[in-house]
Amino acid sequence: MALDTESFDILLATVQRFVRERLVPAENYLEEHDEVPPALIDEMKELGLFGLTVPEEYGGIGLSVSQEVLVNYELGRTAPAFRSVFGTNIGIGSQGILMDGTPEQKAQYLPRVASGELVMSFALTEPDAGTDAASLKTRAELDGDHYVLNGTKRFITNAPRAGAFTLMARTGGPGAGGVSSFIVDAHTPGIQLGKNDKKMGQRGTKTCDVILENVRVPAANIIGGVPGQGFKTAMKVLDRGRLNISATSCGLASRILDESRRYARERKQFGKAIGEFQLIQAMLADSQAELLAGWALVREVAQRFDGKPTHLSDPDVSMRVSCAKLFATEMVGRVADRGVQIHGGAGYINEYPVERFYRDARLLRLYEGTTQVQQLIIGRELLRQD
Ligand code: COS
Repeated sequence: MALDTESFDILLATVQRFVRERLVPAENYLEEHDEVPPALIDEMKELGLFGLTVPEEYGGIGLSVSQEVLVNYELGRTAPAFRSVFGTNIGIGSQGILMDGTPEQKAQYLPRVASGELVMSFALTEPDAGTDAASLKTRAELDGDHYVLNGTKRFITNAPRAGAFTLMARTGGPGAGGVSSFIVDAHTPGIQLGKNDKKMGQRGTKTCDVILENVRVPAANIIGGVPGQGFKTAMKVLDRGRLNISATSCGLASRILDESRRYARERKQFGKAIGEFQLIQAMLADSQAELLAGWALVREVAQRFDGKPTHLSDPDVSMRVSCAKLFATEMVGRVADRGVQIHGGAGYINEYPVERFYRDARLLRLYEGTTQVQQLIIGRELLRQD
C-alpha cells in the first residue's frame, strides 16, 4: 500500500504549507487556550489528514509507512497537540481494525475514520497496568451475544473527542493470552470520562480516564472476531505508532534547531552574534548530527516495515522500531535542552517556542512505551537472535 509518487509529493508540500502558514501561527493560541481552534480541525479534515493511513478502498489516502514518517516529520515541526487531533485516527486508534479486523469491521468503521466523522482512540493503559500492559484488569464477561465490561482506563489520548475506542480488556485468564481488543462505541451506557488530565506540556491534547461500568459491547466487536488475540493486536499497533513518534521527534528536533539557529544569529553578546562563538556552534553541531542520525534510522526502519505484510509481526522489525523510538525521542530531549541553553534566560520564558517545546518533548520518551520498554524489547531480541 502506497500513494503514487506524484500525488504524494503534492500532499507533502501541502502539509508543509499547512504547518507553516496555519499551525505555527496558532501555537500561541493553543498554549493559552489549551485547545485546537475548531476551524483548524475542519481544515485538517478537508486536507484528508484523518485518513492518511486508511487504504483508498475505504476512502483514505493509503500512505505506506515510509510515506507516513515523512508526513509526520513535517507535522512534528509544530506543537504536537495539532497532530494529536487526528493522530489516533491514523495511528493507534484505528490501526488495530486495519491490521486485524474482519472485513465487516473494516467496512463498518474505516470510511468514517478516514473522513474524520468518527474519532477513534486507543485504550490500553490502566491505573495499575502501564508498562506491564499484559497485566491489565478491565474485565469482559460474556453474557449471551454481548460482553459486559468493567474497569478503568488511564491517560487515554483523545478520549473526550472519541466516538469509539479500540479498548483492551480481559476475556480469559491472566497474562497476554487472556486479553482481547474491542471496538467500543463511546456513547454506550456505562461509559464515563474523568476530568481532563493537567499535563506538563502538550497543551491542547485531550487525555483523561475512561471508566467502564457494566458496559455492554456486542461480541461481534472483538477485533478479528477471536478472543485472546488482543495483546498481540495492541503490540503490532504500537510498533507502527512508535515509529511515527520517532518521526515526529525528528521533525520537532529540526524545528527546535531552526529556532536555536535563528536566535544564535540575532542575539548579540560581547559585541557580536552569539552564533559566532564556538561553544554555541558546538551545541548546534551536536544537535544537527544527532538529528540526521535519528532521521536516517527512522527512514531505514520505515522501509523495512513496508517490506513486511502488516498482518505479520517480525521481532527483528519490532526491535528496530524500538531502537528508533529510543534514539529519536532521547535525541529530541537533548536537542530541546540545548535549544533552551542557547537561548539562555530567554529560553526559560514562555514567549519563546523552545520553552514550550522543551516541555512538549518530555512526553515523547514516555508514551507508547518508555525508553526503558524499548531497551527491554531490544535487549530481549538481541539475546534471542543467533
Ligand atoms: N507484534 C506482535 N506480537 C507481539 C509483539 C509485537 N510487536 N510483541 C509481543 N507480541 C506477542 C508475543 O509474541 C507473545 O505471543 P506468544 O504468547 O504467542 O508468544 C505475546 O505477544 C506476549 O508478548 P510478551 O511475552 O513479549 O509480553 P510481555 O508482557 O513480556 O511484554 C512489554 C512486555 C514491556 C514489551 C509490553 O508489555 C509493552 O510493550 N509494554 C509497554 C506498553 C505501552 O507501550 N504502553 C503505552 C500505552 S499506549 S500510549
